[in-house]
Amino acid sequence: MTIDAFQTRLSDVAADTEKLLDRLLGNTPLENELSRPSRLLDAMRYVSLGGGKRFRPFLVVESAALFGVPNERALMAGAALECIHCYSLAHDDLPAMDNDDLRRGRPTAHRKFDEATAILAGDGLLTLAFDILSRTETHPSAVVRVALVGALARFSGLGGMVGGQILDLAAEGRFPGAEKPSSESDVRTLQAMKTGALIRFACVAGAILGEADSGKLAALDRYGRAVGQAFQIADDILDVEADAATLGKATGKDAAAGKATIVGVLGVAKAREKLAALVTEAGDALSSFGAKADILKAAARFVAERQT
Ligand code: GRG
Repeated sequence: MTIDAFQTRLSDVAADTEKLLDRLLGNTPLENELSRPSRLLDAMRYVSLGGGKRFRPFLVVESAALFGVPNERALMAGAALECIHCYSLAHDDLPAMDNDDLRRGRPTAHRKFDEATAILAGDGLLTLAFDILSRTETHPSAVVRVALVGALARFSGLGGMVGGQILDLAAEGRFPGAEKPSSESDVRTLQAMKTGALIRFACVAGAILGEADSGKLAALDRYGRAVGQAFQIADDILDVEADAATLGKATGKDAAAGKATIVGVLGVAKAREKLAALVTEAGDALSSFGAKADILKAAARFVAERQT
């Protein structure tokens, strides 16, 4: 499977995800919703539509495809995950966090709207994610839906992405008197939480939707861990080497903020070696699926080689 074939598949999933999110974020209130206030809806749509690679939904769709899960179900779980991802970006850009002006080549949500609206847009997307997972459209089995809800909560919350974000802020020295995570192992843990956890969820969600046995679920989890780590290391390298116009966001911010990164700990050359090893690890994790998993193996290569 070439990177080009992978790119085509990624664009297809991105288009499907965009269409689905556009529908999920429609004007008409749903049962038990009193209204959908237009300012909040506009901000939620701004944060989640019209940009982004949709790499996480792609991972859900392709992991689920290994088990013959219908595309529409996987897209629902992918859309839920993308809501969490987009909320995290809007909150990460806030003045109290990274204080960024540019995201996906456009003004960040608090710049386009205002800080309170950007916070609420993130909150709205966070809760919408669990609403989406609870629907029978996502899976007819309540057991599967509860497993998805539980897994997304774990991977995105206290012991996952949100926990990773506070460790990241601690590593920047934001909390006077508190310990600064700075060793390679500290950095690996905070990155596995901040970035890796949602990517892991994407892969595990495919197995949950497919009601996979524990061996297959563990294989996708191992793949997701490797890809999640690779994704963050590639992001750290891009922060050092890419320019803001190509990336659609500010660069050079990690070093300026004193952020803990693998590039900071190991240097670019060693980080690149680590990246190559992780692509191999990701491929090995999927060996039991044979050629069916070629697209996921190509995805791991894409992560290592991506320029945006
Ligand atoms: C604020 C609760 C909270 C969490 C923030 C996601 C995150 C945690 C911080 C974002 C900071 C960052 C640059 C992390 C590196 C990896 C990452 C998540 C990059 C952005 O993801 P992409 O490249 O973005 O998939 P697109 O725009 O393609 O969706």
